[in-house]
Amino acid sequence: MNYNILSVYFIMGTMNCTKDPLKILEEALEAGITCFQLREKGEGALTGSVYEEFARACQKMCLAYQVPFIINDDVELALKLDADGIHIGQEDLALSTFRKQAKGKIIGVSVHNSREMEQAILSGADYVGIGPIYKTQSKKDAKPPAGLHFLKAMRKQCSNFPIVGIGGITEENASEVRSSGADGVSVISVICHSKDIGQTVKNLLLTKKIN
Ligand code: TZP
Ligand code: MG
Repeated sequence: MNYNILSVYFIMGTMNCTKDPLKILEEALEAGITCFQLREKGEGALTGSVYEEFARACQKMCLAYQVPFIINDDVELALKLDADGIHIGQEDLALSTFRKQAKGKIIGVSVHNSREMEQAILSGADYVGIGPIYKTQSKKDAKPPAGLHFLKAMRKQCSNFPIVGIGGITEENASEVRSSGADGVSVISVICHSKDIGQTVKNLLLTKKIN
């Protein structure tokens, strides 16, 4: 997998949005996000055919901008739509099983400790998500913030493996997340709630690793 796709990784579901979700996605794509994950979960999440139609609309838009379209958790839908990838948590389907079904797809896994990190790599993940780095409002059942310490430790443990940081990341702190070893930053609210999505994405794209 090309590490560059993780650089500014936008995650969104309709429940994260206070205006038209497809408009938000289009503005984010136009401004240059490098990856998109549909994460339709929690209170008010779409289900059934409405969910599927929304997913198809997001996929179509990502395709137009040639940005990878990744689905959170829903392996069945990812296979049905032939999404570019899937992101799964520790509680989701066994990665090694899905790896066989999803040849060529990008598989991301959320990890919270060194053992999960090792296991994800052994089972065939393409990248891991590490977080929450900072306090987040976007995930009700989020674990306490791990800070940059765990990210740094995982970078040390796996010097080349693709890592994306997540949780409470903003235009202000994205550089320190990169400097701590992340190949990219995953964000929900900083884009969804931005008054100027184009500028926010551009600012995130400009954040750099400082050594
Ligand atoms: N996993 C860990 S934190 C988080 C997820 C899905 C939410 C990140 O959202 P935000 O708004 O960028 O803090
Ligand atoms: Mg999950």
